[in-house]
Amino acid sequence: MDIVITMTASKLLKTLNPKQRAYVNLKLADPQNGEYMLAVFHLVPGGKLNILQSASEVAAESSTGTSFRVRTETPFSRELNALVYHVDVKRELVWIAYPWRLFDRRGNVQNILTYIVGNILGMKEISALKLLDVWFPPAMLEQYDGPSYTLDDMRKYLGVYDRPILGTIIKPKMGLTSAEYAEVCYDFWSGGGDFVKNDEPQADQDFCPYDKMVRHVKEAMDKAVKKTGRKKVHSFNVSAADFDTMIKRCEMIRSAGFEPGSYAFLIDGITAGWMAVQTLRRRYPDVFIHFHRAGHGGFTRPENPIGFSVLVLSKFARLAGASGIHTGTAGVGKMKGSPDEDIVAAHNILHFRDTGHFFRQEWATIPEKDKDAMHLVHRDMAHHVILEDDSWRGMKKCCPIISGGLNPTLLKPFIDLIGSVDFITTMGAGCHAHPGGTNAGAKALVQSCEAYMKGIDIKKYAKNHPELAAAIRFFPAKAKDIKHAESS
Ligand code: CAP
Ligand code: MG
Ligand code: MG
Repeated sequence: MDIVITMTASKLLKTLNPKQRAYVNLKLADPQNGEYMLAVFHLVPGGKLNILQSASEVAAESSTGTSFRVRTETPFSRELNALVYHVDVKRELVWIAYPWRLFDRRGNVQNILTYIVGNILGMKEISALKLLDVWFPPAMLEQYDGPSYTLDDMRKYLGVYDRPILGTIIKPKMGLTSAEYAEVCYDFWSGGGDFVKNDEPQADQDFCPYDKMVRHVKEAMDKAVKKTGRKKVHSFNVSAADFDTMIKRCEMIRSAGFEPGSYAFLIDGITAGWMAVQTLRRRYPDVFIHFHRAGHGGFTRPENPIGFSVLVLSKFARLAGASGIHTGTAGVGKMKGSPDEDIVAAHNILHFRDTGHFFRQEWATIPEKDKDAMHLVHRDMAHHVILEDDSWRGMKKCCPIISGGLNPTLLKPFIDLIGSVDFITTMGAGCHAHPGGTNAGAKALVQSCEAYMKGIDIKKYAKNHPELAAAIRFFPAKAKDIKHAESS
């Protein structure tokens, strides 16, 4: 980090009042010394403030301060001040270092977010404030759970390696009875699909009581396993009005006779909250915790000047211990998103070290110079047994879940973009809108994946795979329009 204070910065420094000055240190020698969690914001000041004045107000309100310097400060409380340590006036960016002793001990994500994307998003002193990237020091990472049951555990259970997990969301989004719902699950599984998820509003609606839904899904799963000879997974939405009801739903699933590994818990992490995510992770380390991020667009959409990025959301999901989180389709599907946002986020939650928008984050303490260890880690990326060795203090991977407007023809374009098959994909419309119905939709998805694995173009593969052929005829071939979809 450039610690030479430029002319502009020194001019800006002179404009600060004494309170603001206490939250700025443009000479902070080594922000990555382990004491600080680092954050980069895009910031446009509000009112007549300049960017440094505004940034210092942000640093104050997001750590120890308020609008005026208070008489109750102590020398120790001042040590906890967040510090603006770098400003890029041209790009309207500010870097802030947060002493991480500020945060609740023993790993509490909601507590961090209450500081760094809390009050400050509503302050008069800003007209734009977007948290773009964060960096966690290794000692801080150790306080956080990280994922327990991972994609690799699900792979082991399903016996599926070297390809994405193929899934669906039952559609219509709402309105099927529990028996109808389970029938669609069966159709998908028996067509060769691996994974079915409840949609994000699934709860205990009167027309589809939760207990009946669970019972019917169990029957459908047993039938499909028997028919196909393959294991299957269902992700149940356990989001609820209160803690007790959420746990009741979890326990209902656990006592319904499912094999461990065959069920996941889906939580609407934005609307139900981080406490719910961390509760599930801590209570059920043997279950895949599926973070559905409905509502995130209010914070993450690029045209929204206030909020945080997909990368920030995804990094915190990994910290909180989600086994997987939706990271978007990078413009391939129906939701807004770009490779720049979505693929960067997906890579950062998958790997032991990766570069975000500003920071290179290490999620393990494997020495880079240890070539043998690094080789092992890379080879082991998919299966991940390596992390059973705790000495590398690694935080396990959180898997990208790719969903939204996808269909079997879009699998390869997305794999090409992300450069990996280490994800779960769920296609709702992309299976249930297939002209041959859900079962044919599942077959088309499986066939498109087979084509990818064999390196055969889907059009060629479709010649003797009628379900795939029908999918290609039916779903608009958006594969070539990735860029167009993003800019439209
Ligand atoms: C997809 C989906 C997903 C969103 C999530 C839906 O259905 O079930 O919830 O895509 O978005 O309801 O729209 P389709 P994201 O496959 O039928 O589009 O992953 O971007 O958070
Ligand atoms: Mg307050
Ligand atoms: Mg959905």
